[in-house]
Amino acid sequence: MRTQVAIIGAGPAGLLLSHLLSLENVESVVLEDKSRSYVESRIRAGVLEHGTAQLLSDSGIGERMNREGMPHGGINLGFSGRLHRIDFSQLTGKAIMVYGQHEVVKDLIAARLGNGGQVLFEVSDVTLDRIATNEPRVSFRYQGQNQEITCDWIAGCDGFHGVSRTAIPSGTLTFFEKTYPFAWLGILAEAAPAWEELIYANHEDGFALFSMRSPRITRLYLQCHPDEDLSLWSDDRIWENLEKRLAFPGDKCVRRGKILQKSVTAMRSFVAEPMQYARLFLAGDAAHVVPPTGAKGMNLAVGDVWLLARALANFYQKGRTDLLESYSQRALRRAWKAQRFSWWMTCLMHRFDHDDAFEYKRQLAELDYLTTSHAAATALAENYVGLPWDD
Ligand code: RFL
Ligand code: PHB
Repeated sequence: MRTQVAIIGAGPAGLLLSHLLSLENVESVVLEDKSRSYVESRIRAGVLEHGTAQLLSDSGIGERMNREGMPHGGINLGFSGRLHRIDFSQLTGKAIMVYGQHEVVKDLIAARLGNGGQVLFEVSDVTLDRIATNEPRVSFRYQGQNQEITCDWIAGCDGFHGVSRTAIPSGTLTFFEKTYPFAWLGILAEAAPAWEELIYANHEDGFALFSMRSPRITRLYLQCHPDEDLSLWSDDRIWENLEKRLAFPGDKCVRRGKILQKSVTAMRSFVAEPMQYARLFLAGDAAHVVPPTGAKGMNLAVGDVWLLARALANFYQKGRTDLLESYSQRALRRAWKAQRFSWWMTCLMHRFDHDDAFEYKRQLAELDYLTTSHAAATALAENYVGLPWDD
């Protein structure tokens, strides 16, 4: 098989890249090791930045998002027993869109397959070869047969645990990493959201987040230990903790319902530099991971592939190589700003050490400042709704 761009991974990065390339008449093949139904039901992110929602609309796949997604004009910060709203619309003129990542993935798969795009699910043994030549090759097994794709470029969109980053010779990349002494216990519950917008709560017992997926489904998270044993968390224990951490007198923010899914998510900050080696580009979680507190992961993936699609389109249409050469530097510039914001929100909202009363008081003072200073609230708002992709 031959194509112009071989894309590894059918997450938001790989699928959107394939979609954007097809709009520019650039051919691609997407290789995914999981099944279509698995990737379409994998519950992950829920918040789309203003620019992400705009790009999905502008590129023709925003129809269902605009019908079923929930535009939010702000978020709430809960601390010291009170809720404080940060009004994004007033502070930035922009809003976010609450729409599940798996719904974006469904829309992208339908669009690619509907337009004759090639997305191969359940491939195995994906191996990248000859990356440093002008004709790289990807070999894999598909439907019981060994197959091979030769191409001009490879896009490694296969997430943090994928094979693309590790195909780059050791010593070529520099890694920057931070781990945190906590994780998130997340649940999806069959319950109408009890509050209209997201709530990030800093509580003595630890962080809690109230979010949602639809008018019938609530998404909630609790700070927990990184090696938390889920079997010790009965449904009642989860609800009691959520009700305690999200208790604001006069405001009922938790409505119980059947728990549909429970999981523990590790928290990590990670960047690989540069995001290119010869004919291989890395995009999304394959190159960088942020802790989920700032809701930046999927949005960063989208920003990367927007840059990469534009660079590849310019290469094929005008013979330009400058945008390909500057891809890594531009993508990293934005990625580091998202790293900073995600790290800052994580440090602001979580309990690091329950014995450190000074640190807790410092967090409360910062939250007090954020919710009373126009300048500080604007800084949060402009980062949350999303910084420009290429400035
Ligand atoms: P993905 O989504 O991990 O997709 C990579 C794809 O590659 C496939 N793959 C392979 N395919 C072929 N061969 C191999 N050897 C392969 N190895 C892997 C995988 O099966 C998969 O389909 O990476 P991508 O596309 O870069 O997208 C990144 C986002 O998924 C991620 O950053 C976000 O989910 C992070 N995130 C959030 N981001 C936001 O923007 N807003 C949020 O509100 C938000 N909340 C979250 C989150 C992530 C969470 N978890 C579970 C990590 C909340 C949580 C709880
Ligand atoms: C979610 O809805 O899953 C979600 C929302 C905001 C975050 C992280 C996750 O910061």
